[in-house]
Amino acid sequence: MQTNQQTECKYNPKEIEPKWQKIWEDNQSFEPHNPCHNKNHNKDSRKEQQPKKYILSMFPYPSGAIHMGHVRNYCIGDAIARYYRMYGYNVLHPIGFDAFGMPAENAAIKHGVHPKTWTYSNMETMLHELKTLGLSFSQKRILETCNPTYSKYEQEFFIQMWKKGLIYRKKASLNWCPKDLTVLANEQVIDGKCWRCDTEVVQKEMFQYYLKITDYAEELLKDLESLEGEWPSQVLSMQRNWIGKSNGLEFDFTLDSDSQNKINSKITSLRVYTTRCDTIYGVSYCVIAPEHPLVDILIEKNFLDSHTLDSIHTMRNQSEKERARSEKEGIALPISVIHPLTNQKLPVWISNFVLMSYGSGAVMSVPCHDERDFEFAKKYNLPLIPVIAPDSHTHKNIESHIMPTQQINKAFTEDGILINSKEYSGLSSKQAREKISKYFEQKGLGKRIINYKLRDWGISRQRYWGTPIPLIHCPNCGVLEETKLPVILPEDIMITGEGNPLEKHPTWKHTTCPKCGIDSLRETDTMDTFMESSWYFLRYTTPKESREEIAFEKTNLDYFMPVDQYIGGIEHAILHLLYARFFTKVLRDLGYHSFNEPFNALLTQGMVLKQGAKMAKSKGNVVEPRHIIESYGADTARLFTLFAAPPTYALEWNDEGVRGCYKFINRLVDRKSRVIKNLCMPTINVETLNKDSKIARYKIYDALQKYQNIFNKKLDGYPFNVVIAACMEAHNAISAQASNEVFTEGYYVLLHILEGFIPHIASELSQELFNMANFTPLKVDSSVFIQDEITYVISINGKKRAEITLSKESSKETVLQQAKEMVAKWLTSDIKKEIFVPNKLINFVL
Ligand code: ANZ
Ligand code: ZN
Repeated sequence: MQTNQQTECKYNPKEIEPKWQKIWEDNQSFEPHNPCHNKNHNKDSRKEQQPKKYILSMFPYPSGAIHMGHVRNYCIGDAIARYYRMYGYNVLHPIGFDAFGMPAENAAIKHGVHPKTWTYSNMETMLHELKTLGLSFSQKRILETCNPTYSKYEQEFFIQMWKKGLIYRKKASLNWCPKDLTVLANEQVIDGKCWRCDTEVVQKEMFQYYLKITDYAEELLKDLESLEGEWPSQVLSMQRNWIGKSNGLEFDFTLDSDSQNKINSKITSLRVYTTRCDTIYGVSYCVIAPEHPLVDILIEKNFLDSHTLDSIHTMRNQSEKERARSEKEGIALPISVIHPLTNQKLPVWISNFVLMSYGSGAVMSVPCHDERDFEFAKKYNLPLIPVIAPDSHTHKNIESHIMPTQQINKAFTEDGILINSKEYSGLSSKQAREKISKYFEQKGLGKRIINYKLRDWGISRQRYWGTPIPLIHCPNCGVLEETKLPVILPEDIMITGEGNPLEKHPTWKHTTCPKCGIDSLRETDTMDTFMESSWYFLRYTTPKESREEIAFEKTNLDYFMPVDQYIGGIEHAILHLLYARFFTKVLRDLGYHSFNEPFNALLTQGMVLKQGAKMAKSKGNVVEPRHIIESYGADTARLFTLFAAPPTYALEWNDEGVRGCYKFINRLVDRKSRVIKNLCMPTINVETLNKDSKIARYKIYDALQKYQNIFNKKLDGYPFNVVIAACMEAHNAISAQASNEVFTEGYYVLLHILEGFIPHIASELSQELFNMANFTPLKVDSSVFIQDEITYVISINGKKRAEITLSKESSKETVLQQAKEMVAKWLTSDIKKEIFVPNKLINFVL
């Protein structure tokens, strides 16, 4: 501690904080009651009726130490959980660890420590650090996802999904290091090379397991509506865009006869997918993906020169992400197609912006109305045909929008009125889409289809530290499910970074077929760790003692779910939340429960910054929570993280601010001697109070009301900073007035509010002064808000000069008279005009 804190220091957090942490642990203060559904079994009927709240902060990855982002996440959750507990709810507020994953294996490669040892020791350290923060977590529901009792049920779910056809095997290309003989995750590929040995990475086709999340695309999209207002709109739209539903038309462009002859009619037409069939008369060429089968045929028939082949090869090696970013490259092909409505011959190109994995891997290009097509057409000098005019123009002057093509300098991408489109000219885009799709469908030329951007979820990983995939490969019977769960990882393993550790293990993969009994091989892939985080919140509802035998205690699951408030970082806005929503729906359909969505409300906390940059090891600007707790105590750390910014905003670390919070707590402790002991809420005779005491009471109940409004949904986004500021003001106000009763009442209310933010010292003071360690709900005394005085702002020529406070009963004349006296020295000439706004302000115009 710094020396100047000696004088400020009125209490010793090092003594008080562990003391309360122990009391809470001994009393099991934060264990929710299990719901009792048996109505006849009435011993506990009060608790049975108790409403529940499930408050959940995202669980951490056991990286080794708690950082400020965690502290913020858990302090927000804890403040919410403590409020609900105090206000009579049965609160589930659990914690656990997302314990499988690559860093444990990297540590093994680098330092030779076993992933399990590394993970468990990190969890121990982190649990201890969380404990020093005084967080009100249930101790009976802690979980770590690497525990075999957890794997057992994940494997059970896997098998059920496999049997239902919700998991399938498919070949896909993966990053492969030919030297280490290992699959690499995208983040292990640095500039196209292996992170470990710098060898050029190649793509290798391997069997992978996929979860059919696309089966749920429509429901995942539709149910976002039920979260409107309770989830950040930004997250909802990120989810919508990721699912990416679009309505369009699929139809064929026939290859002209010359082209068909060239390739022996191996392919006779090109199928395209468009969301804008209203622009069909504006098509001037078609573009296909470099992976399109037509390209392979042209290669096979030797129609492409070596330079072209090189370009195609380069395009094919670009990942989808790279393609989206990079320049649009084109290759003209020696074939043409026929426009189905105009019968014109159109050229066909290859480009990297067309993806084989979407629609049909081919597009009709409309450069005047699509930005990518426009860029491409300009680059390769392809024709521009405008077919949509802005809506605002009437039918009559539409013709004037047909410009010489060289004058077109921008694509018009919105809907409008059709021009240059034969019988469809004059229709709105929407009408035209309807009519044109109908025409195509009636003629049997095409059909309307719905497309989603969402892809199935590839869940297999060629790593050791993950949940084993519970399948067996039998040379006779094919792929079969394991019959004895859990399938446990072997512990005697060598992790070197070369090869797949499970594959290399001498015995583990050898087993016999559960059906025919011959020698068979275990699947050596493990599951993506997003699998574990997709159902941990369901598992929390079941206490530890029941977890060996069942996945979920049904009464607990039904009672506590859905989560009432989920709190976490925006980095999980897409994948984790989508996978968790998907898993919830799958488990519902497997009969485990009957709700549709896991998280009723979501709060995405802002980042913790220092000097404007994200606080991160790589930036070297990290403040260790441990150091703050050692210097000032957990209560100060907690108060600062909640006071410095509203939860959803960025929080700028500020040492001065931390000291300010520490001083506030010390002032609070310092003034406790004025409290009339054991009085709690004294009856106050308002008649006898002077103005300062009345103001103090106003401020106290203003703070309480703000606090309660956060939970009555009258204040959005849990702005605890506003409540804390109000508490600081109220504390000054009760200290500055004369009545000890008002001081006592105010002090009691303050401790009540502050319990959620600084629980250790609030409990300590409450015990010492009021002989109680638990707080009960308080009511706002709204009579304090009825004002009998009014404050006027007095301005001269619009500039504020003074304020005056007068009785509510004062007449306009009295107010004006007294106001003039007050600002006399500024009234240097005659008053030309007096502006009087009742109950608010006075302005003298000179
Ligand atoms: C002609 C057109 C004209 C298009 C126009 C757009 C605007 P969303 O809405 O995202 O589903 N497209 C189709 N398949 C593609 C693929 N495999 N790779 C890249 N782009 C592809 O996008 C559908 C639109 O994206 C389709 O509608 C098609 O371009 C393009 F003024 O067709 B459009
Ligand atoms: Zn067999």
